[in-house]
Amino acid sequence: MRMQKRVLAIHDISCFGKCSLTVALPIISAVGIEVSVIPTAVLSTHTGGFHGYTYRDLTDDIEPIIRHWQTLNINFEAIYTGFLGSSRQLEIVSHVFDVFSTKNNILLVDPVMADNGKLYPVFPQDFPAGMRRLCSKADIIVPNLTEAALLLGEEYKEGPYNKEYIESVLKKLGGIGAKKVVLTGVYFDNERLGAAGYDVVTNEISYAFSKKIEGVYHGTGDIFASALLSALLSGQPLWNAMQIAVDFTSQSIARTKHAATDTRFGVNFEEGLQSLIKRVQTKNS
Ligand code: PXL
Repeated sequence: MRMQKRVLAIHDISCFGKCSLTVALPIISAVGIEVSVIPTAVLSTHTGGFHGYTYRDLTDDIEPIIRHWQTLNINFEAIYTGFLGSSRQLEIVSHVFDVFSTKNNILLVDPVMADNGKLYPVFPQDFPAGMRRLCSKADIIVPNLTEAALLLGEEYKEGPYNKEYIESVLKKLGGIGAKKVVLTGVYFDNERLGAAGYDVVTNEISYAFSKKIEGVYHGTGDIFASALLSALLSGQPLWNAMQIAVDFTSQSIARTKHAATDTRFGVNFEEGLQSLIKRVQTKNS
């Protein structure tokens, strides 16, 4: 009997603007994996470029949810965290890891907190230090280059980058404690953009690129991490999973660019789900 896999996704719900739980749920479910959720907050929209959004913090609900689940004898093949709203929430999620981590499950932390050289204004200056502590418990971390600089307490550098810089960042991130590091927003020229991966255990580094499309599109980090986890849990090796996630994200951006919708409204990933399903199921895709 083949058991269906189950993921616990811990992110906010941004009611409009396609990111966090509203992309993690459909993407991971599409590949046949069950998704349980802990919503960390409910917002009318995400915080990227919108003004006047509502924000209901749900931190106080997390521990009662966990206590109830502990009576149900449930387990997860992966725990996947994204946008976490406060330092207290980071501590509570760290406790969720203690309760539900096993020898075999994957703890994936996407340290959502910054982009384009800047910490998101909703976060206090000490937030990156707390996020670094959560990353130290993870199996896989998926920062972009701004988040990487904040995790390392270093200055953000603008691209294009070179291999020497990217590989030194990967190695330093590996020192935080995760077994695998996937760095996003990597580019060496203006033609191609993608991700760099580092397997700390085998010391291997690999790259996955796709065509670089100009513009800042919201929610693409969440789409990338959700597709990466979907591919990994479907049995793809890290390097294949990275290429699948890079292609899925870049095709979603390309569709959206073509449609010329407001970039804050999120990208059209939905029309790529069928092809994602096929690729995660194909050996050596
Ligand atoms: O996509 C990351 C994200 C998730 N959730 C909220 C956000 C952001 C990025 O700005 O504001 C609420």
